[in-house]
Amino acid sequence: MRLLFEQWGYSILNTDVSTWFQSEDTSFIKKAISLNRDGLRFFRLKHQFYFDCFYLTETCDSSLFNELNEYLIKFGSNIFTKKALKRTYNFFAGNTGSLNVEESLLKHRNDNRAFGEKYENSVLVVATVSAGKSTLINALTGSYFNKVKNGACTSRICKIHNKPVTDGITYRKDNVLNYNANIESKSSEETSEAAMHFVSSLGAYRVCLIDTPGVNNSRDHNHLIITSDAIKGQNFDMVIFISNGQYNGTNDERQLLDLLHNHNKKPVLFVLNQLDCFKNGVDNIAKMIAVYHKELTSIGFDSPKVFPVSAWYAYLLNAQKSLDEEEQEELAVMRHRFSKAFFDLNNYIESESEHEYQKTGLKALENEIIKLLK
Ligand SMILES: Nc1nc2c(ncn2[C@@H]2O[C@H](COP(=O)(O)OP(=O)(O)OP(=O)(O)O)[C@@H](O)[C@H]2O)c(=O)[nH]1
Ligand SMILES: [Mg+2]
Repeated sequence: MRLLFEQWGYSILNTDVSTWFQSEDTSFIKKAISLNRDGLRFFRLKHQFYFDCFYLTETCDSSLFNELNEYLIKFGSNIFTKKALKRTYNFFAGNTGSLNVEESLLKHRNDNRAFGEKYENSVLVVATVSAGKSTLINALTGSYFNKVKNGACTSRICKIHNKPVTDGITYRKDNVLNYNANIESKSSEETSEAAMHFVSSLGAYRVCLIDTPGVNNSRDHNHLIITSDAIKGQNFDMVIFISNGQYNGTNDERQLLDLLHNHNKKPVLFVLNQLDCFKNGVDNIAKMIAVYHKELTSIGFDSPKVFPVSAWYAYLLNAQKSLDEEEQEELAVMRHRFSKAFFDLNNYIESESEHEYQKTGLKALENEIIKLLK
């Protein structure tokens, strides 16, 4: 309940409320009650107060409604009239009547419930080591949750769920759910499952991105087992297969493609990543896409869709608000590089870009993911 309260507080106030209430400290309650003496009609807020209590309880476990009701009767007997409580109880427990609260509160609940009732599409992201799986996932979530900077590599499966609104991060640690208002303070190394609002065009959809360890880690053979088990398990709705454009076509990659072709029945989107490292006048992106397409067809993939992208540039653009100084400089360099027609990655598969984000190639990939959603 505390976790829910903190999340709810953040989504309404955009403030970390975790420090507001210390369990033994009742001075906040006294302060709130004394507001009445200052002419502030705190008790006018009884409807909102009851709404919060029932809404948070409902999110946790609606079988607790009766207990909550009895508790609130006792708690409010000297302060509130019983009418407002009864009305709120009937609304939540019996689905009858209406409430005397702001439209925004009802909308918060309706949006949350509608989102929760949607089917969650899972997207498995696989590749050989260092192709850019974690960076691509950061680009699609708009957060630096998968720390890729320090050379640390992903060593286990990590599921990242989209939430309907920006309200920090919820993550699992030792099977206990935790919450933190600041997403960037947490890292995928601490957890195998987390939820945050995606700052990209996937933000409106109920999607889960599944990060996997690179399969050809020479130091840890276990990574191949983890990722191939995930592929064989088929507990997802589509696959993003990433190839590092600079080194594409290695034996390790070929093995992974064969594994995917033999054991997967779900749609696959093929990404050629790190194309920002290519050299204008030396490398030929169009030719590379054509060669890769041919190779995929020869393995047996039927009409494979290949997306040329720069996950790193896409991340820098999506996470602009939270970049450190070094990343901001990097963004300026990227912007300059992508001002040349050669780097308009969208132009290799669709048409000339209208916005800078389209140039990263991620927009086309996001559109295709959205098209495949159930
Ligand atoms: N220039 C450039 N670098 C990238 C891009 N995507 C990823 N990288 C870099 O490539 C390195 C590996 O990226 P990760 O995202 O950690 O790759 P990964 O596939 O998750 O790696 P493992 O988890 O170790 O298998 C990092 O240094 C990234 O910054 C890109 O689009 N452009
Ligand atoms: Mg990784």
